[in-house]
Amino acid sequence: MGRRSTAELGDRMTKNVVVAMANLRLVFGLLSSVLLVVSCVEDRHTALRSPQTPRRQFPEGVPSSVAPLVSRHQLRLDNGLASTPPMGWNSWNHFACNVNETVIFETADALVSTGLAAKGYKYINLDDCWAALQRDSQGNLLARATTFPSGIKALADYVHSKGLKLGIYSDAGYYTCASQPGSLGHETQDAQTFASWEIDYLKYDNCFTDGTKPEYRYPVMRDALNKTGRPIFFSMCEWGIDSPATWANNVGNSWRTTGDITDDWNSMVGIVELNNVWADYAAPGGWNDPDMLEVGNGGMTVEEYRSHFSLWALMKAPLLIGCDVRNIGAEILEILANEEVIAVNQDPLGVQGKRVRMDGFSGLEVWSGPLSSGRVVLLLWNRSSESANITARWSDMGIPNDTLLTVRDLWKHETISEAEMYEICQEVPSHGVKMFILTPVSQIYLKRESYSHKMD
Ligand SMILES: *[C@@H]1O[C@H](CO)[C@@H](O)[C@H](O)[C@H]1NC(C)=O
Ligand SMILES: *[C@@H]1O[C@H](CO)[C@@H](O)[C@H](O)[C@H]1NC(C)=O
Ligand SMILES: *[C@@H]1O[C@H](CO)[C@@H](O)[C@H](O)[C@H]1NC(C)=O
Ligand SMILES: *[C@@H]1O[C@H](CO)[C@@H](O)[C@H](O)[C@H]1NC(C)=O
Ligand SMILES: *[C@H]1O[C@H](CO)[C@@H](O)[C@H](O)[C@H]1NC(C)=O
Repeated sequence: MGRRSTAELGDRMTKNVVVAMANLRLVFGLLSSVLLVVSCVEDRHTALRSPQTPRRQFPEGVPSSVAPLVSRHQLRLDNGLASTPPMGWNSWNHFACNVNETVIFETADALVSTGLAAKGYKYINLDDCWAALQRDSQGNLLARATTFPSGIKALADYVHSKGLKLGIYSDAGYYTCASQPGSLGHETQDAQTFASWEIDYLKYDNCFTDGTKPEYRYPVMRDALNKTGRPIFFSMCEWGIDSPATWANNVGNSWRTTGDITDDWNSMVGIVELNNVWADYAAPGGWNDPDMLEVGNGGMTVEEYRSHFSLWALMKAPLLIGCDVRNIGAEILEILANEEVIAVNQDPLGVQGKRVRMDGFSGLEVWSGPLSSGRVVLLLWNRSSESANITARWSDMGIPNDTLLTVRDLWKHETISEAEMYEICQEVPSHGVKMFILTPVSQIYLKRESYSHKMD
């Protein structure tokens, strides 16, 4: 982290303290009316209701269970991109091979008109099926004449005129998965073609390879992209084979940790499990990628999509919308446009949250991770088939008992309590989540965090 961002962090923390103090006065006024909502057990109300109890300060150091890894900023791919996970849209999950330039032009318009672009969704990414099935006589990739008659440069110009960025797709093999020419052996030429079209992002797939390991094939494209001189986000899609989290942090800006997602609950849950394993390897510059969002494609309930989106945000996954934004419904738009959840994903600390507790086979889980300015994100997830009360203890998150915290509900957009306590218990609907930011109200703790950043 550079000098400038440390200074910004300082400003932000000063502001946070002021805001927290203002909240304190406001919330104590509301305390008696909101606490019934917070608690699951009657006799806890007395403890929660006592703002006069002396406040305890955070102890020395950041709690170990939420402390970022010291080496997280070392050996990152040095292309200046991905300080936070990428946000945008990709054609595959909704359109697969039925994509054409009309869809791309209209999606660019829709990202702007829905307000999603302003919330940070900047990349418009073409997936497979944009290229002609043959290279030209000089071996250059060409846009598919029937579906992309204006050519890719025209798309880039249009997308850029809207303040957005254009992504494209190729493959570290002889063909892409849908059989257009792959870039294996053509890396330099294809990277130059992409740069000449002013492409901003490359998703690089893993079909029809020569059988060599991804460890050898992906760096070749990394170097080819670098040589163009154009910063191009490098999205590695080798499906998590060969555990890319362990070696790809100086190869790609993101790496898939799993096979393709499908638009159903079981696929989404399975992918969360696989992606969670690699949580400690994500950091600014290089992110675990559990695949693109299915939110809005119709195969899950609104509650399930809210869980899907919350988990992707907490896991610092790329937020790449996969539905038809031109025809998006109000409930789906509300999920994708939730600024408070997006802010968790885009938090400058860049630490992937993970599961911190699960109760046997109940399906009731507590997920958490540290955020900037000493804050902590908390997700209660009910994978069960019935509504249930889920309790998260401060100790699950490495926070000392009786720490004074504000608890902000990111889906209700309410600060639901500020009190000294040791746990929070909330009713969570089947397959649903509750998502919170916990902010310690302690200037001393915040100062200490700023010190630890300077050391980083
Ligand atoms: C959750 O706890 C509250 C308060 O103790 C109780 O009224 C409610 O029925 C519980 N919900 C479930 C699903 O157990
Ligand atoms: C290329 O790599 C060098 C060395 O890592 C780096 O300083 C430079 O910013 C990179 N350029 C691009 C366009 O990625
Ligand atoms: C472009 O693709 C969309 C989605 O598959 C389709 O509805 C539309 O008819 C296509 N337009 C043209 C001009 O081919
Ligand atoms: C925190 O409080 C809970 C509830 O009283 C208790 O079970 C737990 O042992 C306490 N943890 C610590 C570290 O004091
Ligand atoms: C939690 O989910 C599991 C799996 O769906 C289910 O078997 C169990 O009954 C649920 N537990 C509760 C407390 O709802």
